[in-house]
Formats: sequence, C-alpha cells, structure tokens
Amino acid sequence: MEDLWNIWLSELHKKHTGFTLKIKKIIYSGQSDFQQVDVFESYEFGRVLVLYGSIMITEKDEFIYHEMITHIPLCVHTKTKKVLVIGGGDGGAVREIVKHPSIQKVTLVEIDKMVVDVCKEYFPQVSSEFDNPKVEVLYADGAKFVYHGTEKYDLIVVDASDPIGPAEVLFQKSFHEQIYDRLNDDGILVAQSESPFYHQETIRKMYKNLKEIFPVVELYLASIPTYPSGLWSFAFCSKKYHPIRNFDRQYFAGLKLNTRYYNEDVHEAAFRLPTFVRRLVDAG
Ligand code: SPD
Repeated sequence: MEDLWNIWLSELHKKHTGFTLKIKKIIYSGQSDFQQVDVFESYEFGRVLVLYGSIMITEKDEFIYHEMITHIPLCVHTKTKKVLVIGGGDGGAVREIVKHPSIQKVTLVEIDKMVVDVCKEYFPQVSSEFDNPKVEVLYADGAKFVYHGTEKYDLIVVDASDPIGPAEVLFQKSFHEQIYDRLNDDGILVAQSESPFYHQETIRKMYKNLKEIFPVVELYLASIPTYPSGLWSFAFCSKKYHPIRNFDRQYFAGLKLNTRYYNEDVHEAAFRLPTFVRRLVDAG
C-alpha cells in the first residue's frame, strides 16, 4: 500500500532546494482569513502542521523548538510570573512555560483562531495546556495588542511564523521597540529568528535593530530537522540578565523536567556560534 500511495509534501526553501516528506494521509485542509492551513500524516515525522505551505510543527521534532524558545529564558529569569506569547497558536510554547512553578499567568495572542482549533483537534500533545487556568488565549493581531496595551511582562516570547504575510510585522524594529516598553525592568524577549543559513539578510537586519533597543542581545541555535537547513536561530534580548552569566543550573536541575533536547550543557552550548553566524550578529 505504501508504494501505491505516493504523495509527497515538498517545501521549497530556495528556488532549487527544499525538504520533502512522504505523506500517509491528508488529515485537514482549510483556508482561514489569514492563510492556508493543512495537517498531514507523514511516515517519518508523524502529524505535520503546514501554514501557507511552510512546515510549522511536526509531532516528531516540535519538542526541540518549544523547549528552546522557553526554557532558555525561564532558566535565566527564574522568578518569571507573567508571560506574553505572540503567535504560538499550536500551544507548544505554552505547554513548556507552565512547567515552571513561578508562572502565574500566560497570555497567548494568536491572530488565527483556525490554527488553535486545528491544533486542539489534531495535536493534543502540543496544545495540551490551553485549558490550564493560568493560560489565557486571545485572538488578535499581536503587533496591535502590544502597541495598544499597558500591562508589563517578565517574559515575552515571539513564536512567529516566517516574515511573510501576517507575521512580517513581528520582525520589524517598531514592534521590538513596543515590546521593550511592555517588559518589566528585568524582562526578557525571546523571538524565533529564522535560519542563519538561508535567511541571512533577515538576521543581519533584525539583530542590528535589536542591538539598538536592548542592552543584552545574543543569538542562540538549535538543530531542527524539518526547518530550512535544519539550523535554527533565536534572539535572546534582555534589559538586565545575561543568558550565560545569569543562567541558574541548580534551578533547572531542581525542576526535574523531562526535557528531551534542552539541558544545562545545551543551554550554554547554544550560544557558542559558528563563525559565519557570529558574523551575521556582529554585522550591525
Ligand atoms: N519555517 C518555519 C518557521 C516556523 C517558526 N514558528 C514555528 C511555530 C511553532 N510553535
């Protein structure tokens, strides 16, 4: 049967290169007000969420991205109480954040309700904490929410899709300036910042802007098989804390979390950069 059903999902990363997955079944296909939303069952990576033709999560490797975008800042600012997540409608970041005992409230602002609904239905292990009483889900434009609000946060996580379409604004300097104003004096911003291999112009520009806003700006890396090039970057931006000097190893050990990618050594190693990546950050 596998050989007769010969459907492949191919995501182009550049004009002449990409990533391809053999598909077992098409589970869901819909068009929201913002984008095409698809869910596939793949042979190798389990269920796959695809937005506008781009892979967002797979069951097999989503843990890497979600552990790294959350535990890195939370093991530095270990007294974090209030968190804002922009995007992240699959729920993976929220699932990791609520594992930290100091957390009192997580507000998730997702522009596309269809993403949340589809993930609740088809990715129950990822969206598992949406009903947690500490979690509030709002359907709104994240940039407008940050611009119009007044509440301050200890941590803001920008769990965006790629800088095209509705998420483009989440990579702009004016948005990061607003984020700065919405953080407490010891607050941290962590944002996904694309692939250092394929999206070099995005990274150069983004880090140049971030360094003009935040006193501490560091790029860190994770290896994510289903994302373009497999090498992914995150921006750690902070008003006070340094990601290595203020990293609390004992705090993480005491949590006894069952993480599969993140650990004390990975925390420190993630900030040690290959030369071509270091040059992208230093360029600005
Ligand atoms: N090209 C893939 C970029 C995906 C970044 N966001 C993923 C969202 C997972 N919560």
